[in-house]
Parts: sequence; C-alpha cells; structure tokens
Amino acid sequence: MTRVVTLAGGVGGAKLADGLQAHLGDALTVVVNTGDDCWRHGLLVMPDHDTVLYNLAGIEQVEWGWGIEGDTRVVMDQLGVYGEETWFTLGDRDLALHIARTARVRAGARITDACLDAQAALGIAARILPMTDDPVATEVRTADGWLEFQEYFVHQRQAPDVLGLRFAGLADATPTPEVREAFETAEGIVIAPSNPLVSVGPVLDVPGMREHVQTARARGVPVAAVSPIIGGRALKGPADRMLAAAGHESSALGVARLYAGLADVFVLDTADADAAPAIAALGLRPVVTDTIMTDDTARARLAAEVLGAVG
Ligand code: FO1
Repeated sequence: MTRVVTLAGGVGGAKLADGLQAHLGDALTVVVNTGDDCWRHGLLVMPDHDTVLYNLAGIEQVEWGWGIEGDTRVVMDQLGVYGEETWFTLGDRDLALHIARTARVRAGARITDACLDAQAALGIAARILPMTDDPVATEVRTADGWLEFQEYFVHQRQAPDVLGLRFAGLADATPTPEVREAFETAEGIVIAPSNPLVSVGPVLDVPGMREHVQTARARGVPVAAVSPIIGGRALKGPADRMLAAAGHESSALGVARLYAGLADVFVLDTADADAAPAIAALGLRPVVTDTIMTDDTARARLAAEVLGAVG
C-alpha cells in the first residue's frame, strides 16, 4: 500500500483523512497543526489533532466537526457553577481524553506519545502526528489587539476582521522524529483542504518542514493539494475572509498560488473548473472533481481521486 503523509488542520482535513484511512489504513500518516492547541481548566486541548482523532475513530460529532457524537456536558455545567468559563465547550467524554493526555504529559511523556496512546486506545489504523512537540500558539490581530486563537474563533465567533496573524514559538519549533521519518518514507504527500493560513500554513512553516516536502519531491514523491475554497467560499471556518484580509484571492486559484512550487497536483471543485487553465499555468496539474464531502462515501471517493493523482 502506498505510504501517504497528509498535512491537515480542522474539519475539512479531518474528513479527507478519514476517506484516506478507508483506503490506506496504517499506511496513512496525518501531520496535524498544533497552533490551535490551548490549555483549558488546566488541561491540554488539541483541537486539530482531536478532530482528526475522532473522525478516524468514527465517533466525531458530524454537525459541529469537533467533539464526540452524543457527548454530554455535565462537567461543563458544573464548572459553570464554580464560576469557571464555559464558552469553550468540552464534552464529558472529550474531557476524558484531555485528562488522560495531560496526565501523561505531566508525568513526562512527549505530547506525540500521549497522542499515539489515545489513537491506539481508540483502535485507529492511521497515525496522527502533531507537527511538533514544541509549544506553538496561533494569534489573531484584530482592531482590539492580539487574540489567542480560540478567543477569536470560538469566544468571539470569528466576528472581528483579521488584521494579522502570528504564530508564537513557531520559529523555535522543530518537527518530531516521527514526522521527519514519515516524510523520509513517504510515497505520496497530500495537503488536505484545510485553512491554508492557520492550519496548513503553520505545519509547513515549522522550520525544516518545507525542506522535508521538497526532499521527498526531489526523489519523485508526488504532492497533491486539495482546495479548501469552493466558489470563493470556505465550507466551514474563516479561510475565505482570512485569505482576503491577507491580500490573497479567496478562490481556488488564490490557494493554488500559495502551493505553487510545493505541489504537483491541485484538486479543485467542479464549481471552479474555469480556473483550471490558470492553475495549470502555475505549474500545478489541475484535477477537477466534486470535492464536497457530505458523507463517508463522498470522503472515500474524493480520497480515491486524490490517491489517483499521487498513486
Ligand atoms: N468550536 C466552537 O465553535 N465552539 C466550541 O465551544 C468549541 C469547543 C471545542 C472543544 C474541543 C475541541 O477540540 C474543539 C472545539 N471547538 C469549538 C472547535 C475548535 O475551536 C476548532 O476546531 C479549531 O480550533 C479550528 O479548526
């Protein structure tokens, strides 16, 4: 089976990763963004890892794209009684992950090892690797100053205009040995349909990560990127507004420009088929298909198309 490494962030990346796992099983490695990670009630919460974890375990809350299907909020409600913040909602079963993982990390385990423990416990075939075990924190500049990512994304419901982005700690972060080894043995690389600025961007900008991708490409490993923008819009989250605010075109072509020189193939939705010639002019082979993953069948179908492009 082709060993594939996928770079992913939130919901879109998790859905494609789930589709890829259906085909690849343990030949899939997902390298996830950790810039959204945060400490809540003394516990380490890793939204992008955990969204992929629950999707690959088949227990994700599908409507929201995060958390566990059918989860309850008894602990959250009681935390409110004690005056704790409750705007960042953590379900009871989700809290169990944060308690177990935080306990392992406090006992000296690497974050990667604590994550791999949870994946094994949930019987997940693929591997989900944090991009680094070093602390990285995405921050969003708004008219009211710099906000922590979840304060912007959840508490302020992505309402403020994004005037800037920064990634505290990223310049000093290093890829884990597992991430380096995944790229060294990769036979295909997929950039998932995640936010190019705050999900895929931080992964690629871990010092040395782009070199890992380019070294793989130099030995013939194909790289396919999937557009997270369809008809100028993001299906979920603020990617379209963030792209525009950062001076990029909020379109499949605008995203393709960000991956030119890094990817060989660009997978875009039929809604944007007219952009294919301009994308080809960037040196990316366009693959036009239905990229909307409404259910497991659609996830596996898109994954098959993507694997066909890197297989
Ligand atoms: N997103 C929300 O819109 N509201 C929440 O209360 C919320 C809680 C939450 C808890 C755990 C977790 O892993 C994710 C959670 N998210 C919530 C989603 C999260 O903010 C996003 O998944 C990422 O940070 C953006 O990709």
